Formats: sequence, C-alpha cells, structure tokens
Amino acid sequence: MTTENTVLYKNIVILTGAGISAESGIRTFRDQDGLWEEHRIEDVATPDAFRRDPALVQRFYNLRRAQLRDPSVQPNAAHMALAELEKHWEGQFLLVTQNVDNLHRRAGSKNLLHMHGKLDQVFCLNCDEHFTWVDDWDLEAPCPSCGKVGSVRPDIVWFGEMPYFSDEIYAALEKADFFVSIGTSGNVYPAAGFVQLAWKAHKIEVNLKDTEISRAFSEHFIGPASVEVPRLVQAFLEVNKE
Ligand code: BV8
Repeated sequence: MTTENTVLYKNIVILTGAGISAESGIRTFRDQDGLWEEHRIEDVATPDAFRRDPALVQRFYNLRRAQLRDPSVQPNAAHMALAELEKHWEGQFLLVTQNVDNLHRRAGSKNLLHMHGKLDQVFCLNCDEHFTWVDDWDLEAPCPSCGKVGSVRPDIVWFGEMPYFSDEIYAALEKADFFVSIGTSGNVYPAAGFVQLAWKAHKIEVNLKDTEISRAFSEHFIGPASVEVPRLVQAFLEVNKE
C-alpha cells in the first residue's frame, strides 16, 4: 500500500487464520503437518469423529481449551493492532476469524465474527442450549439445561458443517474496498474463497510465505504477523486519516 494510493477506503474486511495466533503460542493446523495424536485434524474435527469416538474429540478440544487458560497465551501485537485499527476507523469494519481461540476478543476487537465457532463455547445436541465453557468438558456430565448425558459438544464448525455468519460475511465482502487476509494458508473453504468475493477491494495478504491463494492479492506483507500487521495498520491509518 504505497502513499500514492491515498484513496479513502470506506469498508474494510479482515480475515484471520491460525497464523495470527501462532506467536501467542497456539499451534497452527499445518505446523505439525496437520497431525494430532497421529490423527489428521480433518479427521478429528468432524461430526462423524464425534459420533465414532466422542472421547477422542472432547480430548482434542479440552487440550486446546486448556491453552486459553494458560497465562503465557496472550494476544500478540497483531491482535492488538487490529483492535487499534477498528478503534480509529470511521468507516465500516469487519473482522472475520477462522480461529476458535479468544485472542481477538481479549485484544479488544468488537466487530468480530467467529465463522468456525469458539473453543470457550459448547452446546447441547438435545436442547440446543449454547453456553460458555472454559474448563475441560467431561463426557459423563449432564447438560446443565436439559440434564441429558453425552449430548454436549464443542460449539465448533467441523469439516462438512456450515460456517456461521455466512450472510453477514458475504454482504460485507460485496461492499468491501479493502480486504486483508492474515495468517491463513488458504486451504479451507469457504474462507479461502473470500478474496474472490471481495471483487472491488484492494487486496493484501500477510503471511510468512506464499499460500494457495497468494496470486489473488495485489500486495503481500511477508513476515511474522506480530511485525507486519502493526506496520500495515500504521501505514494504513497514515494514508487514510479522515
Ligand atoms: C463446508 C474449526 C459445506 C475446527 C475449522 C470434503 C468433504 C466435506 C467438506 C469438504 C470436502 N472437501 C472440501 C470441503 C470443504 C471443507 C474444506 O475446505 N476442506 C479442506 C481441508 C479442503 N470445508 C468445510 O467443510 C467447511 N464447511 O464446506 O460446508 C456445507 C454447505 C451447506 C450445508 C452444510 C455444509 C467448514 C470448514 C471449517 C472447518 N473447521 N476450524 C477446529 O478449529 O478444531 S477449519 C480450521 O482450518 C481452522 O479454523 C483453521 O483456521 C482453518 C484454516 O487453516 P488456517 O487458519 O489457514 O491455518 P493453517 O495452519 O492451514 O495455516 C496457517 C497459516 O499461517 C500458514 O499459511 C502459515 O504460513 C501462516 N503463519 C504461521 N505462522 C505465522 C503465519 N503467518 C504470519 N505470521 C506468523 N507468525
């Protein structure tokens, strides 16, 4: 984003993936080539896996939820910079995250959509009650609302399930004149297709390296999110001061 494009952007959509939380100590999906306890993550994060082996799936999410209780896991400079951008932004601002951690919220982001759900939320398949849950979930525990045992699952969008907030996201992409993708490998759809839907936007990708969708972007900030996102936000606010 060079200084000559001193256009005043109006509608920003930002998409984040696991890479923005990597420097906070939360492993990405493809760090350990997508494996967990010798299982492909795509095979654990599915409704079938939960039906087949609920204990394995609950263990997978209990382990990751425990990370959110770890005081060493904190929002990093990239999360903070996005919250700062939103605070100083007069136009429309939407942050869509594929991540299920709570770091954007803890950094202060407000207009934030968790399209793949939240680690600190569970819901009951029997009565559909959704509730915040920050501890381990014990499979033998009854649903706090209807009392049924074994019917509570993580409030996570698994592979083969419909992501949340599709209507709001597509409407924002249609209007966007500025689209930034941060720390996502562009492997998972529909999120990986958002860059194509932001048809009139100036498109920037922030990543350590090229991704499956890099050629769809007109600018690339190559480097760690904790360095590149604050740099991008500062340059953006300078050029787009109202
Ligand atoms: C849907 C919650 C349809 C889970 C996630 C066959 C059968 C069924 C479906 C499909 C199929 N084939 C394709 C599909 C579609 C499927 C899909 O895309 N599969 C992929 C594997 C090909 N998608 C779906 O199933 C979606 N639903 O299609 O529904 C439908 C329609 C109507 C009605 C019903 C259904 C749902 C997908 C959601 C799955 N759930 N998350 C959980 O978290 O446990 S996806 C999961 O992957 C995470 O959300 C994660 O965020 C996301 C994407 O990964 P990334 O975020 O990109 O992370 P990754 O590790 O890959 O990359 C990290 C990047 O960061 C790298 O580029 C790296 O370079 C960079 N990085 C690392 N460190 C840094 C950094 N960058 C900057 N700084 C750093 N420091």
